[in-house]
Amino acid sequence: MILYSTSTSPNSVPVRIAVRFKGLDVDFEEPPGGLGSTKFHAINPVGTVPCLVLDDGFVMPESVAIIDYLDEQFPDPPLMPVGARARAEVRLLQRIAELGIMNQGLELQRLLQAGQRDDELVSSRLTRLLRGLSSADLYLKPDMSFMGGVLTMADCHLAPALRLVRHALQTADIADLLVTRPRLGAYLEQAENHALLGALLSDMTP
Ligand SMILES: N[C@@H](CCC(=O)N[C@@H](CS)C(=O)NCC(=O)O)C(=O)O
Repeated sequence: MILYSTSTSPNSVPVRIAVRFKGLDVDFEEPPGGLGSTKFHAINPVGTVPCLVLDDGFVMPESVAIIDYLDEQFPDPPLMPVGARARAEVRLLQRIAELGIMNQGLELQRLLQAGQRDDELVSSRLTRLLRGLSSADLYLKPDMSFMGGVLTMADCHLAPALRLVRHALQTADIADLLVTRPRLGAYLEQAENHALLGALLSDMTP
């Protein structure tokens, strides 16, 4: 299998974590010609990374779909706990990390880099990001994450999402939003010191 991804792309890191955690034989490749190139679009018409190409040639974009596939196809070690309630809680935290933190953080970063500082777009993105962080703070259960010794799908998205908030947004002049959320700050610090997560997170720094 080939995983088209870039080490600095926050959306790619969750899949890289899943692949390394499971010890899978997957080649990590940069999109040929770059992300927006016609060469890459010929391979992946959706045009985004991450994108997994299966051995039979099937092209699979979207990080959540890819991680779900890998976890079902290669169940050992698992990224999901046993039991409907525990699985729902992990999925919930994963979606909060993806939609409420990662996506909002990336949009905010784009706006700030484009020089839009004070307008309504920035403040509405920031409000949504703060809501995402508060939700993660509410639903994070250390015993359902690598902190309790079981790395889950939630970790795959939450660790890079928080890394984006702490490092990428700070360089874009947003104050450290994790300072007032010590549980999330402690989670990120432990993730950065975790052998597998730390190595992949450190690549994200542009
Ligand atoms: N929901 C997608 C988002 C993927 C995404 O937007 N990736 C960015 C890089 S972080 C990208 O490929 N951007 C290029 C584009 O949108 O054309 C996922 O989780 O895989």
